[in-house]
Amino acid sequence: MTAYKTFSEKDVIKYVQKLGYFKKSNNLDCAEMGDGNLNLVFRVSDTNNVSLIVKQALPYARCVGESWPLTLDRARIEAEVLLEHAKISTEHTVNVLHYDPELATIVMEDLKAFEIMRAELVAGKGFPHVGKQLGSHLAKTLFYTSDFYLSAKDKKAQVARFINPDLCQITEDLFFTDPYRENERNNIFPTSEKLSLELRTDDNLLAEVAELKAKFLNNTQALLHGDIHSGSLFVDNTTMKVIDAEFGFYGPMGFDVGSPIGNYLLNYCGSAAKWDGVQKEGHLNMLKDITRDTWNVFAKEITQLMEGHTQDLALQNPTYQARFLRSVFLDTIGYAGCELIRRTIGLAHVSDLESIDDTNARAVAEANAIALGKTLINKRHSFVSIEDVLLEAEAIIGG
Ligand code: SR1
Ligand code: MG
Repeated sequence: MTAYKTFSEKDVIKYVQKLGYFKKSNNLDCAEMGDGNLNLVFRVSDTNNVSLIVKQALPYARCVGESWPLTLDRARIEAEVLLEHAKISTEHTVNVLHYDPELATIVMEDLKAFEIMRAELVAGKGFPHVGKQLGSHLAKTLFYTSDFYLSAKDKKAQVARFINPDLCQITEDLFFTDPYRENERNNIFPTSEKLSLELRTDDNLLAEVAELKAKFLNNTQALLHGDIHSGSLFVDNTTMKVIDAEFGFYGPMGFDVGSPIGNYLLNYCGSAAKWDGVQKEGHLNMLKDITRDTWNVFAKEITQLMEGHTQDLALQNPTYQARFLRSVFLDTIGYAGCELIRRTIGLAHVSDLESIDDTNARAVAEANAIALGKTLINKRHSFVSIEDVLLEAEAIIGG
C-alpha cells in the first residue's frame, strides 16, 4: 500500500516507470495540463512521442481550494464507471489502463489526436456525427446497467458499489438548489441579476425543479456517467470518446441524456448571440441536428434493447416500456433545462457564454439561456417529441 501524496511532475515520471509503461532508459517529459474544476491531469511522453495521461484526484476541489474538501474515492468511482461503460461501449469510452485507490490516480490512454468538444464548438466547428454516436452510447450504457438487463440482486450490488455521496452532493447543490436562491457560490453576470431574482419567486418552476431533484436523489435507474457534457467529450472528425466519469452513480437515465442536450443548447445561445449570416445558420443547424440525433437515436436503440433484451419478465411489458421511455423523455428535457440555468448563473460556468467579449451579446445569450431553461422545465409535460424543444429554442433565440 502506498500512502496518498499529491504528485509533482517528477513523481509522475517515477510512477509510470515503476508501473512499467516506459523503459527506465527512456527520457520522459511530463506536464500538468488540467483545466477542469477538480483534479490534476498530467501528460507523460517519451522522445518518440508515445504518451499517457495520469489523472490524480486532489483531496479538495481544485477550482475552489482546500476550503472545499472532497473525497479521493472519486478516482475509484471514475475508473470503475469508465471500465463498466467500456465493457458495453468500448469504441466511445476512454481506455483506462490502471488505477490506484490509495494514490487516487488513474492511468489512461492519451487522446491527443482528439479535441475537447466544447472548445471546438465555441470556435465554430461542427461535429455532426456526435449526436448519433452519443445517443447510441447512452442507450447501451444505460440499458445494460439497469433493471431491464441485470438481475435485481446484481443491480442492487452495483447501486451499492457506486454510491457517490460527495460528488452527488455537488450536483444536488449546484444544479438544483443554489441557482434558485441567494447563495455566495452563485456567479451572476450583472445583466442577468434581474432574471435570476425572478427565478426565485416562480412557484411552478421551483416545484418542477424540486421534482427533478427528488428523482435525482431517489431514482436508481442506471449507472450514469453523471457529468456528461461537451467538456467531457473528446471528438475528432469521425468519432467521439467519453472521459471524466467521477460523478458516476445510479440515477435517473434522463440526467445523462439531458446534460449533453443542455450543453448543445448553451452553445446555441452563445453562437446565436455572437455570430451572423451563413456562419450562424450553419452552426445552429448542426446543433439542432445533434440535439435531435442524441435523443432520437437514444430512444430508438433503447426501445429495441427493451423489446429484445429485457431479462425481467414483468418489465418485458410493452405498455410499461413505452411509459418508461416517456418518463425518461420528460426527465431529459427537465435536466437539460436545469443545466442551461445552472451553467449561466451558478458556480460552474461554461466558455460557450463566458468567452463572449461583447457585453450586449453576452447579456442576450445569458437571457436566452435562462428563458429557454425555464421553458424546458415548465412546459416539458406538453412536449411530444424533441422537435418541440427545437421549436422553443427557435422561438426564444431564433435560427
Ligand atoms: C465544483 S465542481 C463544478 C462542476 O464541475 C464539474 O464538471 C461538474 O459539472 C460540477 O458541477
Ligand atoms: Mg468533469
